[in-house]
Amino acid sequence: MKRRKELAAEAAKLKLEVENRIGTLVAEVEALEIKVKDAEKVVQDTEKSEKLKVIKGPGKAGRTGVLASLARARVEELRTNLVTVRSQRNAMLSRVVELEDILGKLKEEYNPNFNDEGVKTAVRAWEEYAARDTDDGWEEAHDRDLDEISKPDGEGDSGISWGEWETSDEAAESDVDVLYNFSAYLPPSLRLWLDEKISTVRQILVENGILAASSDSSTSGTTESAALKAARKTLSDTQSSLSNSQRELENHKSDLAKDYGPDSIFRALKSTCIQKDSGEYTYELCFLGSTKQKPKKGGADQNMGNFVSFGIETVDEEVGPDGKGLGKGERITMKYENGGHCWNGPARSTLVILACAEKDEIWKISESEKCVYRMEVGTAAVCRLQDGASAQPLKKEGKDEL
Ligand code: MAN
Repeated sequence: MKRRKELAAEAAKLKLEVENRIGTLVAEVEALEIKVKDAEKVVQDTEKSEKLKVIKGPGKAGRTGVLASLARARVEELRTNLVTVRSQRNAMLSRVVELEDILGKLKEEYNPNFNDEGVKTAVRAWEEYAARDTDDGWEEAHDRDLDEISKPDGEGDSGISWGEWETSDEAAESDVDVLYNFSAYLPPSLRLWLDEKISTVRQILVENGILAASSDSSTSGTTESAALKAARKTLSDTQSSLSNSQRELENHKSDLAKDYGPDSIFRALKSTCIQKDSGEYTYELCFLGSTKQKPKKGGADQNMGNFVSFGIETVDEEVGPDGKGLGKGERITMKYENGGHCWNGPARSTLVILACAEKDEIWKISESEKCVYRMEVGTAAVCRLQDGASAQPLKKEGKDEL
């Protein structure tokens, strides 16, 4: 009974520890929930104010700039080809002039009295050719235009200053930016005040759909500000602390709801394991854990079941002179199930029958059926003094006979 008292005190202490921890965790979870909400708000607010800022990505010139670069390349390609085609045309033109000159001379200088049919045909053909209207539409003015067009951009009067377009930043042209630039001329305190006002007004306009929010690229990826990153990190850290505490709280709550026997006395034996040699094996019982069969000659341990629940068993057995034995009456049992696989048999299981004893001890092991084991065990956890009588076995709480 002294030992039982000790176990009961130990169990009560352990239970109290769990209850206290639950109390602490409940408060912790509440505080963390508030922290998470706060951190969410900080992220939202930072996101909002980031969206209102015009963040210029490096080297970006907006859509107009991209279009300008493409157009510039295309124009340059067309211009180069125009120049090439024109020089080919000029080369051919000078050959035509040369040929016409040769044929003109032939016509002037040939001797019509000399009856050469080949020369006569050539002269006739030349005369027909020279009399024909040309349809090349060539004019000097047009050529001058082509000269102008062929000049690289920036040299002539009609070229485009691509540089201006390529580096133009639409964002820099927004009204808000003009205002920001303007505010740069003001004293710092006034500038801050003004920036804040502009930001608020812009936020209202964005929220009401009057003004488009800055594109998402300003709040994500590489352009995300350090402030926003820090806010997000705080949020995720707080969220994971919260879920850790919630998990721990749930574990403790379910532990508290678990059946640890009368007065939760088995809490005190939770991590206690006892062993006994029997035949070729050493058997092990861990209270509320598992039962094991360990071959003495080596080889793998066999799990004989994991603790499932307490129960009651009526027994009628001898008690030896050493006081070791189950005796007669109802005894508390511990059921261990779903142990290791048994060849041609059920999954191993153990019924542990407990009787009052000063020392935690396995008295006897038997295998009633293949892979169905029975352990007779003494422990003070089930002792109970009753009506001045000696130590009696104890029934589970809820049964009123004892
Ligand atoms: C081993 C032991 C025995 C069990 C047989 C079943 O030898 O676990 O207790 O009866 O396996 O094959």
